[in-house]
Amino acid sequence: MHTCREIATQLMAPGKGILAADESIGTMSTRLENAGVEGTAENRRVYRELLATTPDLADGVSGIILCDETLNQHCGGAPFAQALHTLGILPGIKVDTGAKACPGLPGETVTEGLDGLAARLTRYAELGARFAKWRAVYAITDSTPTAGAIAVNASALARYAAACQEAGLVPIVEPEVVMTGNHSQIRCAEVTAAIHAEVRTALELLNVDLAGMVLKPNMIVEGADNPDRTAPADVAAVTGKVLQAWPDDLAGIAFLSGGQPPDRATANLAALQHLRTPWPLTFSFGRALVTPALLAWRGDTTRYAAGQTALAERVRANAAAVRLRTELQRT
Ligand code: 5MM
Repeated sequence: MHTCREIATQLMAPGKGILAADESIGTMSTRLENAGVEGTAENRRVYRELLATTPDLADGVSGIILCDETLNQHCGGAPFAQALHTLGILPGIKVDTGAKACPGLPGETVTEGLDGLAARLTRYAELGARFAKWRAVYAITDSTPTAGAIAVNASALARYAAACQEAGLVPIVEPEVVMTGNHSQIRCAEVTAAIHAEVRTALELLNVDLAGMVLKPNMIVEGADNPDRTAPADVAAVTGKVLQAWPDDLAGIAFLSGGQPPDRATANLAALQHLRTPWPLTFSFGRALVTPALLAWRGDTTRYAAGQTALAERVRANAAAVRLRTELQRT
């Protein structure tokens, strides 16, 4: 049995990142349908199989996050988790059940999924999962996120993380400040810092071992409706300031892409590698990795290889960005 620390180290292997392919059934079906593909269980399976079996994917991807449906499906004739192990990729599982309207906090959400979590984690581990993911969602407006939303989501993230480690699964802790809105980069920094402080306190109270955990934060960028595009060097500098409060023993940080165009997410990831940090910084991108693949494939069997080539291209670019750190450390 591998320890959480060992698995976390494998996830954060130099030059590699994580592929987030854990869209829930509703999200995945909508994305398929927008690409002209019927949103059936079999089409969702085929699409995830296309991603996972991309030639040489393990050269740049240490783990793939799946959702419950995919973990119970087959890839190349084998159960998905087994297939990923054979490919040299760690299988992960999204275990939250989504961000739901939070009673008492109009317009804000709390991520649910704690009920029965321990039993589900045991089952996921038996199916071959090695790590898990839970995403809390915060939107920036003039009045949000409130202290209440920050508190309840931090508590849930910590309870999830502690339960994962008891089940032998590495928790990916994802507090996502979404890009929706026209806020400034500085406001994103203030909000993200406040959220992270609360998450750290909650994790500490439940004795979560940071060396067996991966943080999945947003990069510190301006809101999507703000026309001022922050340059990569400034994204890196401010993101680094927000993250510096995390203790040195954290296993690593794997950024989400948050709806940034793929090239921008990669440029920011590359700029981040110039920071001197005690923990490795890599990617755990969803859309910034898979959107080009979905659009190249569009469910057309004759375009299957084109879809895989598009994914391979994004993985190569992001793995190259991450490898910059090793190269810079040598100089
Ligand atoms: C892949 O999308 C994940 C969950 O989707 P649902 O909302 O359908 O549950 C999501 O948690 C994802 O892992 C992260 O947001 C990172 O993805 P992006 O696209 O932001 O890099």
